[in-house]
Amino acid sequence: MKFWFVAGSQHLYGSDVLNTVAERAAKMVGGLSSSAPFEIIYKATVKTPDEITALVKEANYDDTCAGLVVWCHTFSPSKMWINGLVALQKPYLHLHTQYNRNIPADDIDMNFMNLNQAAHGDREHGFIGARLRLTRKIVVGYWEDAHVQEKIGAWQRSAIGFTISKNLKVIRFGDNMRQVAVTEGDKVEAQIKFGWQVNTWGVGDLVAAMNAVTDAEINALTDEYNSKYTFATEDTEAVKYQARAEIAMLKILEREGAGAFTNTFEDLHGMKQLPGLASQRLMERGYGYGGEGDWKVSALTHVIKTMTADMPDGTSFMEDYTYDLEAGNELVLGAHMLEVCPTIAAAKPRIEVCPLGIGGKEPPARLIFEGKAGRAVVASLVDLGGRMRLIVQDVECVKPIYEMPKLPVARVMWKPLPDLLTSAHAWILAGGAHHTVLSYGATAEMLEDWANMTDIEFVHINADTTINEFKKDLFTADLAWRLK
Ligand SMILES: [Mn+2]
Repeated sequence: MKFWFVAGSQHLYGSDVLNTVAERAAKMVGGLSSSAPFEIIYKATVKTPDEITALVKEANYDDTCAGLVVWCHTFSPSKMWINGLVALQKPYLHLHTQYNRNIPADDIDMNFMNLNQAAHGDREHGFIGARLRLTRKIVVGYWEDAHVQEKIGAWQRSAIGFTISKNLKVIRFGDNMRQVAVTEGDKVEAQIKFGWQVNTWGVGDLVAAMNAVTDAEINALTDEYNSKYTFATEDTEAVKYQARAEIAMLKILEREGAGAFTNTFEDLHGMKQLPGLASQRLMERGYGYGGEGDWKVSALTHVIKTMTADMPDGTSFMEDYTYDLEAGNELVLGAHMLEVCPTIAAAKPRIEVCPLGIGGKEPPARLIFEGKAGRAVVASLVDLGGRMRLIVQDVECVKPIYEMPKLPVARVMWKPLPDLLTSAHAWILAGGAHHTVLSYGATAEMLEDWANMTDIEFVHINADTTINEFKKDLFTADLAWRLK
C-alpha cells in the first residue's frame, strides 16, 4: 500500500514557482517516507479543478492507494477542490506545514511571499474541509520534526486498518454462545460501516477438514511447536489434536481469503477439544479471533494486528477476567479460557494440557505464559442499536504480581488509567464488553482516527477521565448520534 502526497497550488504564479513547488514536495516526501511505516510517494502538484477531480477518481479506484496527504505550498482556491473532495473515498490527511522552518530575515522579498503561502493557503483548504464536513486528519508542525512524522505514521496505520477492513472476511465456526448479549450485533451494519463480511461455516465442515489432515502434516507442525515452545505435558495426542485443528482452520481461512474467525465451547459438535493452542497459533500468524462467537472482537483483533504488523509489540484477544482489589493498587487480571495470543508473551510459552471445567470436551492443549509489561490499550466494539461504539482504555501492563502456579492459562495484569475503580465505572457506563483487543502497539489516537474513518462513535477512557465529565460526554454524544 502507498500513500499519495499531493501539493495544492494554482496557475497564478507562473511555471518557475510551480516547478519549485513540485521539486520541494518531492524532497519533502523523501524526508517523510524515511520515517513512515508505509511508503509515501509524491503524486502531483494540482492546479485546476479538473486535475483535482481526476486525481481523486484515480485514488478511489487504485487499490494500492491507502490515502492522500495534502498540503498547500501556495494558495489553492478551495472551490477548485469541491467536486473532487465530494467524490473522495480514501482517508485524507491535511498536513499544515511549510518548506522552510524559519523566515529568511535578510532575503525575504515578494518572490518569497508568492512561493511560501501555506500559512494562509492551508487555511483556505481547511475551510472547505470544514464546510464539506470532510472526514480528515489534521497534522500541524514543521515537516522534519519527529512529532509531525510520528502523527503521520500513526494516521497511516489507521488508514491501513480502514483499507483492510474493506476486504476483511470473518469466518464463524458455529454460532455465538447462547444468551450472551454483547457478542451479538448487526452484521449488515458492520459490513456497511467497516466492510467486514461476517458469515458462518458449520462446525461439521471444520470436522471434515480436520479428518482430512495427514499424520505427516501433524508431525511437521508438532516439530515446529517443539522448536518454539516448552513442552510441559506428556499428552502428545492432545497436542496433536490441536495441530490437526490448526491445520484445518488455516486451510479454510486461506481457501476463503478470511482474516479472522470465531468459535464457541457450546458449538463443537464432532470435535474432541475446544481449539486452544490452535487458536493461539492462528492469532500469532495475524488472524483475528473472538471467543464465544464474538465476531466483532475477532475482526477488530485482525484490524489492529494489521495496523501494527511491523511493530514488535503484540496484540491479542483479551478478557477482563478477575481483579486484585488491593486498595490503592487495584489491578485487572486479563486472560481467557485458552485463547491469548503468544505475541504478547514476555518469555517462551509452555504447552500444557488441562481440563477446561466447562463444555464437556476433552482437556485441551494450550500455551501458558505471562504477558509483557508496558503501555497498552484495550479496545471494545459494541453495537448500541443504530450505531457502533468503539471504547478504548489506556492501560499500563505490569509483570503479574503473583506466580499463580495452578492457573492453567496465559495471563496479563494491568492498571487501567486513571485507576481501576474510575475506569471500570466508566467502562460499564459506556457499555464496554468483557471481550477486548489488548494491543501494546496501537494507541488511542490511531483507533480514534480509524473510528472517524469508518464513521462510528469513539469513547476514550484515560488518565484524565472523571466520571462526571464522562457521563456528560456520553450524554452529548448520544444526542449527537441520534441527530446524525
Ligand atoms: Mn470470553
